[in-house]
Amino acid sequence: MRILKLLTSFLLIYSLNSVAKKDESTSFVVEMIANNVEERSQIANEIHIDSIENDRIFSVVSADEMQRLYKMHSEKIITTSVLNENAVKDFSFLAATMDFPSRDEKFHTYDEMYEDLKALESEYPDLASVFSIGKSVLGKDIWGIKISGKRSEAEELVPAIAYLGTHHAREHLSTEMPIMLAQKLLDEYHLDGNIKNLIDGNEVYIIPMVNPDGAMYDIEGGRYKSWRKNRRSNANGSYGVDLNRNYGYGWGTGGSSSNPYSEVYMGESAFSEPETQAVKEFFLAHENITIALSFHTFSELILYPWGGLYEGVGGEDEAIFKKMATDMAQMNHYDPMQSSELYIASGDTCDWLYGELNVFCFTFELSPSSIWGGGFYPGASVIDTVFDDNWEPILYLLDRAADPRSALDL
Ligand code: 0X9
Ligand code: ZN
Repeated sequence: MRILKLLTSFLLIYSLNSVAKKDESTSFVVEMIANNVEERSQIANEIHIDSIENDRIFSVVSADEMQRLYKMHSEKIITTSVLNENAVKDFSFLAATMDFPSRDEKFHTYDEMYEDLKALESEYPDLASVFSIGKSVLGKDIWGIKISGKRSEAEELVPAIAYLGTHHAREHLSTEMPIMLAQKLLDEYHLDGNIKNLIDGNEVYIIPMVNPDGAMYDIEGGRYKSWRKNRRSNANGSYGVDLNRNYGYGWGTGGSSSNPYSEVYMGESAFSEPETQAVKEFFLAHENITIALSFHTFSELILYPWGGLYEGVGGEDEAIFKKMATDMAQMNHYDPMQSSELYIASGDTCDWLYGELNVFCFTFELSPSSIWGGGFYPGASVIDTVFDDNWEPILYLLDRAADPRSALDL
């Protein structure tokens, strides 16, 4: 097996080099299921197999080959990614690492996120505590950090807000925002009277990585795979459920798929996934949460319910959603809109949170604004700016947790 690996690594390097030398046009890395030699041979009728790992094969293919593969064997394709110039030069992905490519090492892995949250808890024991809302489908704890000023047990329920990151595996910037938010709220507590008041008056729940299995799978081997879903092993041999199609409000009523191979697979039933189940249980156990913000990437949008219906939520609540979204848009210069204006998608986080629990829930699609800015992989250099752009809207929401209706006052 080892020899095979060495051999296939050599073949992969060799073939990547030859692609780099001879081919100016776009190439792709494709990962496919091939359970045995017969299945590999079938694929080998179409393309050259560069590497074999258990029940998977990897190949560098041209655009034409890719098109043919999709026609002949689409059900076997697990992931595809564009092989850009950098990827050709950087062979670090051959190592079995569980880390970001070195140019992006500022992004947090699952372990680094947990270490940082624990470090904040140790540094600010009176203000911060780390908790788990439950486990992912592969058994990883879904960590969160609670930030709140000290109050006596007897004191009434205080208002609360929740910030969620990384429902979608490849949207790594959406893990960074919640981590930086926790850090900054705690650092500023003793420096900024306004932050102190907000933390003393509210409970802040921050859950940076709702989909830890997917996020870590996306970087496994030191290369990005453009993975979106969780890592559920589906009955038909495919992987993953789209967690943002798995929530239970209007589940399966449009803009999601019952095909397990689909990127927007809704799952076997509403809340079939332990990740969405954990989020659900968490919110049910924290009735004081009035506002939520779910970070996604990308497009620079501020989205609010409904996502599964073209009509608005109606009444005063609709006016509140619109006012909050337009207020925040003036701060981060994102486009505010109802989710379904983007496209109908049922089973998303915010439709459930608002529809079931009346939580004023927003989805931020963070930077960049388009694929040309790097899409899901804009690079570590944007992290600080994106956070700075969103700090004001983050505080705006926190400031309204006590009374979301106050947004209409001004
Ligand atoms: O499609 C999604 O889940 C979100 N976009 S993403 O590119 N991050 O995948 C948008 C969800 C917004 N909700 C609806 N349109 N229903
Ligand atoms: Zn997303």
